[in-house]
Amino acid sequence: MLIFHNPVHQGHAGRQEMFRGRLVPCHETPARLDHVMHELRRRPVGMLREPGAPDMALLRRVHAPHYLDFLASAWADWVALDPANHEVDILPSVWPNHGLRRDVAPTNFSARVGQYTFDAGTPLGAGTWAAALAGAACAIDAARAVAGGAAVATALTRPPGHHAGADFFGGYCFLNNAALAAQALRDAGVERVAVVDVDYHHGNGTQSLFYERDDVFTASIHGDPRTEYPFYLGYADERGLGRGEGFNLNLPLPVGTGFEAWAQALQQVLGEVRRLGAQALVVALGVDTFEGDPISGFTLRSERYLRMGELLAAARLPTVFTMEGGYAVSAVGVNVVNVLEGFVA
Ligand code: SP5
Ligand code: ZN
Repeated sequence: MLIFHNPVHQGHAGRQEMFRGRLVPCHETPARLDHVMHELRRRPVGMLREPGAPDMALLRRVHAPHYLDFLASAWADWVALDPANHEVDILPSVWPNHGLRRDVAPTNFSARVGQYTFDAGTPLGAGTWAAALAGAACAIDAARAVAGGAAVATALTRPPGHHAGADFFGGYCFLNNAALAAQALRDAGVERVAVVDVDYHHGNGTQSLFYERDDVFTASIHGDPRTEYPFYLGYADERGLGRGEGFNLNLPLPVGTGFEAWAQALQQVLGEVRRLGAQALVVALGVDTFEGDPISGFTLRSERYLRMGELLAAARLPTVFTMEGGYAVSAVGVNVVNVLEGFVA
């Protein structure tokens, strides 16, 4: 398989995220991807490639152009406020929520940040835009490889993408790599695409991007949002809207869920993918379902990720993987490569 890896991901290195009134070290670190690269050198399951230039026209159809413009200039705007800001990440402190206006355009920098995010856990730094953009290019290139006849390709990147929507970042995500891959497959002539999100957290950004469409089916298996992030989306009654009705599937599972019940949910999702006649698959691959994950509550063991890859391959569809979460840093490499190895085996 072709594996497009992000050569500038290390430039995105959030220092801190807000947790219970304190700034704590960010869980989404460069070491996560370094561990995958290291494991791939030990177990070469594919050929590593660097991405080409990002297709900005495609990016501007999936994300709002004003949001992309904000991301592109956010760091320069931030440092222009105060040169000392070089040492500090951008985090929001105010949001247009609960009775406040969303149709106004304040020029204050903090006010603008709050318009574009939904949490205070997603630091934006000097290298964030470049890293997110190269990651998007990985996803688009992987999708085009698959559209061109490859059976499977992977976008090995960070920051992750599945929490990012048309005009917002959050959940460590800025550009929705899985959605970009899905749209690239559509543009290449694949009539119906399925995005299957196996990250521990609900893929709220991906769901929202395709919620009213019937050409991209979105499904997510995740920790029950009544107790798990992102809390405000990801419930079983969200089935899509308008033309999109019936084209979104959420399978929330309780904290403590192990592989057996998890795999049953995956079989249900893949049954639906088959029933709807999807011709290509995008897997939003988070490995934060791992038993040792520090912020998640499922109990999958490392060897189970091999089986996960086999189950996904049994769908027999051209497949793009995008790398999402997984925070048990030293296990991320083994777990991700297990999925890829299980898939190609
Ligand atoms: C892509 C992805 O997996 N995003 C997940 C974002 C989760 N953000 C909220 C995490 C809150 C947990 N903080 C716990 C800190 C304890 N030291
Ligand atoms: Zn996650």
